[in-house]
Amino acid sequence: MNNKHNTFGFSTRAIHHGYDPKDHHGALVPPIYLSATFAFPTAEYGAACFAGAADGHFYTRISNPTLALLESRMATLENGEAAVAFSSGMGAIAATFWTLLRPGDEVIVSQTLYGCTFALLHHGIGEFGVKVRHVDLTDLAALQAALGPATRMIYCESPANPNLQMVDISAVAALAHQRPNVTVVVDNTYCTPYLQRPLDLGADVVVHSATKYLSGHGDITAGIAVSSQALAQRIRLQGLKDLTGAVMSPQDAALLMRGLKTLALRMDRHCSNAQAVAEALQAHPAVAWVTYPGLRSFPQYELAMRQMKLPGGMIAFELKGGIETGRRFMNALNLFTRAVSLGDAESLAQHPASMTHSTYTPEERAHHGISEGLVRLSVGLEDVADLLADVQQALAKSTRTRQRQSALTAHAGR
Ligand code: 3LM
Repeated sequence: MNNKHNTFGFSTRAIHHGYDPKDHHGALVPPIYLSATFAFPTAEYGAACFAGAADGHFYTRISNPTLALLESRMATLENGEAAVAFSSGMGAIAATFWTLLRPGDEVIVSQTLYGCTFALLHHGIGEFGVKVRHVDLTDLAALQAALGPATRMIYCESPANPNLQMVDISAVAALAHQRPNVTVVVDNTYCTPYLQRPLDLGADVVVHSATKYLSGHGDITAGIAVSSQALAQRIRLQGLKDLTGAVMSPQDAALLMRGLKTLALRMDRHCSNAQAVAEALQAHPAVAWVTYPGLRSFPQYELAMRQMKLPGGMIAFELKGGIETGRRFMNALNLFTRAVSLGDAESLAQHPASMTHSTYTPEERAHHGISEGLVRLSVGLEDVADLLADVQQALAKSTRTRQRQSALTAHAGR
């Protein structure tokens, strides 16, 4: 792989890393190798590939030139040695868990996680003999107390989906690495390497739903794991090849590389738009609370400023009147689309308790800090004035209805 762009800045590497048109008939855009299988020049070479003694491509579930280019770009952007591409974020997370955990091991996980990761832990690996322990990772003494001889992994999202709770990754990694054989895995989906680089902070593996900001256009599902060469090789040969088979398609790798070219530009805009929307929500009398790392009222504002380049594009908030008013707000939106997922050009609104986090029971949601009335916004790339106007009119509509309903209830009660 041609790595002459290693010393360049983030966007230059996102656009050029690992590719020289000279090697590809002058093609400016990297070709897509669709081939599922690759010819062996000799039977001996084929045997060497399978024995791990030759490192050529031989079957796309294991490696492919288009995937390899994407992987090298993601590795450089996260400041890791190597990356493995998957067909979804859940593919990357499942392959990482199945590779690194065995029955009898313990995994310490942060309090709040994306719904399907929570389900994978509790209804997947948790049922195959791995002990899953949720620990408030903002409490380092609690982490210290929870670390034991069986602990093999610490897993977290920072900021967490959907309540944006953050983890001090450097502090957690420093504690974890006082013990042998503890791998720190961070889901960096909400931030992307443009806003936060967990490996630089001491984590061992970064996983992503590349369906989100990394691809940025809502037209693929994809996942990535980035780590040292040695860990990536294990995740590839066990988690990807044998345990999940969740390989990314070469066409999707090409779309993802197209998305990466504009990642920095898009993230800047997501963040500035989200800041404006969060401030507007905070100023509105109908809003009970709003959580956004760029607000001074954010409980971990100092950590957010230290750990993230910018506060991100995701907002969590609740209206006075709870989810009833929240649903009216969502139904009144005209420009925001009611949809799950995040990180797209289009602004999206969804209700985690009944959608992305419905894998938790109501009791589990209460325990893990996901309020039933929480509405999640993924702020897109539209003109900020249009987004603000949409939010204001939806707030006005939903609260007018609430006031009318309260008046009617009061009247009926007379
Ligand atoms: C969502 N999230 O709307 P895929 N890690 C994080 C995520 O947010 C997600 C994944 C991993 C959402 C998807 S809900 C049905 C839609 C922090 C996905 C999993 O397998 O690529 O979807 O990534 O919050």
